Amino acid sequence: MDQFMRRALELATLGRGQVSPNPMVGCVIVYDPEGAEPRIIGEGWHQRYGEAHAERNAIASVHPEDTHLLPQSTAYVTLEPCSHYGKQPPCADLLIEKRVGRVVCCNDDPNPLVAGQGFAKLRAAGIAVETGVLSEIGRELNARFFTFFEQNRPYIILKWAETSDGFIGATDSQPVKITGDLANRLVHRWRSEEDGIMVGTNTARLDNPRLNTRLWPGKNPTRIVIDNQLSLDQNLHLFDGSQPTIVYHQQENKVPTNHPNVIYSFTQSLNHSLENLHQRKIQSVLVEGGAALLQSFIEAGLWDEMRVFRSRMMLGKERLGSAIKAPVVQGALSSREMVGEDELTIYKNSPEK
Ligand code: AOF
Ligand code: ZN
Repeated sequence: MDQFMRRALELATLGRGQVSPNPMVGCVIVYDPEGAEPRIIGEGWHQRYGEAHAERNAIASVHPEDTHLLPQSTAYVTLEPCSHYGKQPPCADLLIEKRVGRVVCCNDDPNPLVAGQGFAKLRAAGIAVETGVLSEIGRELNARFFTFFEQNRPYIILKWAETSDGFIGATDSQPVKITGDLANRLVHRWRSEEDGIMVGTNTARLDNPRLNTRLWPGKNPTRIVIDNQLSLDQNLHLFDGSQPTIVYHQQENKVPTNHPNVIYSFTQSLNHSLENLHQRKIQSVLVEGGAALLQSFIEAGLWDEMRVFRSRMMLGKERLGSAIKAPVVQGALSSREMVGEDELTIYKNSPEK
């Protein structure tokens, strides 16, 4: 059974980068009457946002001479089949219509539009249903999707680069270059993989970042900046209209300058801003600093991953006076590798099991 679910999970990953904010989903249809050697007769995955779901693609891939085998077959799906009309009709209805014998799933769908109703439909039609097979792997695969629906906030990745003496920069002059080219390119790839990228006021002011993906051929994320006092210079790259930008501020009565492609939103706290991002269907955010913003996420326990680069360079004693200390890492060590000359360590905030 695991073997077929593993194959379905593998198929699901083929949708990576194409299906957000939908989950990656794979489906394998196995002809497995009692006493016979099981045989895969169909495979499919959710390929692109708005297009056919995994189950529909898998059913469509079954050879016409094999469709009569469906009542004696099991559909292995990595997510509970949907029960609602979204951009696509319900997969549960399709499986019922095609008289698939049995359905085995990896994860239940947390989307309130589905949430158990897919299974209920199948069971009501007399189809045997089993769920929870390799569920940890499925949750990891769609961590953004599950966090978004279960915690009502985006998946949060804290990212920073620190010098070998433990600093992420200095306030005295130009931005400090800490990491090398390979690491920088990887960060642009990460930006393209998330819906949003966030910085605080000081980083916006001191670094004047573009927060785009110019070093990687991927989509630009929505830029998010916390500017509580609405004090940022309006000539910063963030306000150039080249990509959507959301500015969270705390000035209830101040009318911000109007810029194309810039949304101003009054929020009272970080939590409130995350709620607002959830309403805007931003499923994940890469937080790129600075220290104060990273620290406020850490203190609130509002993070899922820390991605930390450690470079060989030292900031040096002469700049200690204006040096900005790196946050203290937390969580469980997930991976460690070299990216060019820089060491990358990823930590996950996995709750106790
Ligand atoms: C499935 N199989 O392959 C996927 C599912 O707007 P729609 O119609 O594309 O629906 C999107 C929702 O459907 C998504 O939020 C999630 O709950 C479910 N995704 N379900 O049965 C699939 N991608
Ligand atoms: Zn579906």
